[in-house]
Amino acid sequence: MKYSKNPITDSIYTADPAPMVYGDTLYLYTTHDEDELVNDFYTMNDWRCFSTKDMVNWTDHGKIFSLDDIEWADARAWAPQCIERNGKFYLYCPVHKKDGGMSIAVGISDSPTGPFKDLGHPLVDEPDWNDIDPTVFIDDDGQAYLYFGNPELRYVLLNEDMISYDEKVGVCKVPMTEEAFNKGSHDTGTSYGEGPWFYKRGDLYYMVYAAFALGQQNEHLAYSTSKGPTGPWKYGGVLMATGEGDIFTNHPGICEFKGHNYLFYHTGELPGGSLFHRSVCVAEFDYNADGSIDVVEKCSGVSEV
Ligand code: FUB
Repeated sequence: MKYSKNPITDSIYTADPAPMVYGDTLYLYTTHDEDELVNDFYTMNDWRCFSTKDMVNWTDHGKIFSLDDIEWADARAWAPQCIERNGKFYLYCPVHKKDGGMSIAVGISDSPTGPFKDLGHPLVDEPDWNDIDPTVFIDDDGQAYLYFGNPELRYVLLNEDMISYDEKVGVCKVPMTEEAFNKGSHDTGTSYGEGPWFYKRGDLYYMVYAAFALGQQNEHLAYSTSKGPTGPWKYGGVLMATGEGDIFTNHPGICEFKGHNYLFYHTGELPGGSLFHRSVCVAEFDYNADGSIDVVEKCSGVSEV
């Protein structure tokens, strides 16, 4: 049996993994940490796509969307997620606006590997810096949800067109309680930090996220569950612990592919790795019978499927 090797690619630094299964292929969208830093901060200008049919052999589709394609944005091509609806692909991407602040852009394409074309204006644009790390999911009844946010978790109800949302309902703020996200050291007093990943398995909704434990600087991954798509959320536990030598961020992306469950995450483990030079990795995991998930260990790779 063949075995893949983490990280997924060693040709560039990648972060913020977002898997999407479409047909017999797993598409993996990532951000791209540039080698050369500007102002010693995250220097990220484009989004990348990789695909596989067997978890071992990966195709690099290169740059599929970039800041150059978004006339109104000038920096911070941060954590994206892609979804298909009615034959079109929608890539939700946080960006920094030329006139200040973070907001969520949408790239639209007829193909999962792009090229993506910008909607032309921000989809979500609030007067604060909370609009990052979008995660999108279409429920069984057809309602699409876009969750996002740091330090607060918020959501909008996307319209069928996927490029606008129900303005009457507006941007909804999830109650940031300890019951929902555990006690933690982030700004809300909970562990919820950023990087939400929203999905449903059976009748249970999952919110996986990057989290800050009390007294811990680096992010770990945690999860909460709910019986409904908009909560109330119940803290579930740690999904991936921080370890010795870990970097400041981690970022979850979860999918089921060919009967196997995968957690994508990022580390600083490539040569030259740092908090601004990250690399996307993958681990396989299983759910317990009650839907709970045990701590997933960082690993060296996964088996061929
Ligand atoms: O990669 C830039 C930011 O760092 C992401 O938006 C966060 O989730 C964290 O990974």
